[in-house]
Amino acid sequence: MTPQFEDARLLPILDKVKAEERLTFDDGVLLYQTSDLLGIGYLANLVRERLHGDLTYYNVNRHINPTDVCTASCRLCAFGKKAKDPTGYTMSLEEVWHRAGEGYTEAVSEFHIVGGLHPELTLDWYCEMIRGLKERYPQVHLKAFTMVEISYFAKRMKISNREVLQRLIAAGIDSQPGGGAEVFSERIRRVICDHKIDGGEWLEVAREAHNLGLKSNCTMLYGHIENEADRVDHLVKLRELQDETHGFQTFIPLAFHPANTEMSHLPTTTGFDDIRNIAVSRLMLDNIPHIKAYWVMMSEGIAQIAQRFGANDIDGTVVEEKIYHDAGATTSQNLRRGDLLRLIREAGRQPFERDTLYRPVVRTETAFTILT
Ligand code: V47
Repeated sequence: MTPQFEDARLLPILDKVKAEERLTFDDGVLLYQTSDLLGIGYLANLVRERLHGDLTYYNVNRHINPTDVCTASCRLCAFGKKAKDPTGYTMSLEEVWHRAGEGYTEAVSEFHIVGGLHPELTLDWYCEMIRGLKERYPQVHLKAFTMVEISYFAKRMKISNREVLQRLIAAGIDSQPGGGAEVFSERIRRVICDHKIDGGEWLEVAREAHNLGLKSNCTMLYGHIENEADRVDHLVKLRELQDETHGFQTFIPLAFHPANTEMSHLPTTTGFDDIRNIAVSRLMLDNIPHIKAYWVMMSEGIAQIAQRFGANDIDGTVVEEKIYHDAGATTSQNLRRGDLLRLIREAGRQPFERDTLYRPVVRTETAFTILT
């Protein structure tokens, strides 16, 4: 059946999608410019169902943010605090290990660990934190530290990114989250995150991590001052690195939340743009297996609709979320497994509990097994 596109410019893209042909930079810009949301949703859903059928993946995870003290002061961020700010916090190692256990009653299979760029905590401290978590929760996958944190540890310790990664792998990290990528355009980074590593270095650390056998995710922060070409440039750069390393598992488009940031004058993103970003990323990132609609960021309702516009993952239970809630998110801080199942089933998709590496998780009342 050939769909009726409102925008006839989508017809040549339909031919490419059917032929599994790579979309060009200009195709990407067109996908961002058209208002035919149902048209791009139809195209993205073709790819999504070709790759994953009816499955929507979720996991039972817990976020841990050991500190919000950060030397970077990015304009986009409401989470980071300056070292002298009395409202900032830094957990002790015991606190991190204890907090991790608070979500353990739901038998979490992943800890997602990121924090501010703390001026005093050492790499040894982080390695001890990781070793302590592994000892206490050996079944839990540790998805820890963004490329930005890795580069910061390397500079502080005056060692290479590779050595930092090797030490953290030896301590027990299993993979890395996708944060800190923002938008690679230097023109934009100068405004939104001028103290952060540049896009080239983010990609270089990811390359190094993948070469050492670590899988990672990747993200794009949209809805601030970037234009369509900046978005497509970002996606194409991720796609190029993925051709080389195959190390990215999942792409997560992240909507900018302006509240309590230095860019609080900007409007929040619309549901239309959130759904569009899901669809366009599914179409452009032909070599990244999974597209995640992160419910904390886009709301449960939009994340559910996204499952029919290109997304095949909805993230997890999360338990305690700070980065988006500091920036004004009004979504819940946590969902239970049953809530995720309901959201997915209502969207006409089949829930599939995964571990961080997308292997199936089988549960009994109190424990889980990962099928390898
Ligand atoms: O790196 C920070 C972004 C990221 C704001 O890998 C903001 O599975 C919007 O990376 N408004 C952290 N965004 C979140 C993240 C993530 C989330 C869920 C799953 C995964 C994964 C990764 O959030 C930051 C930054 O890009 N961010 N401040 C803000 N005001």
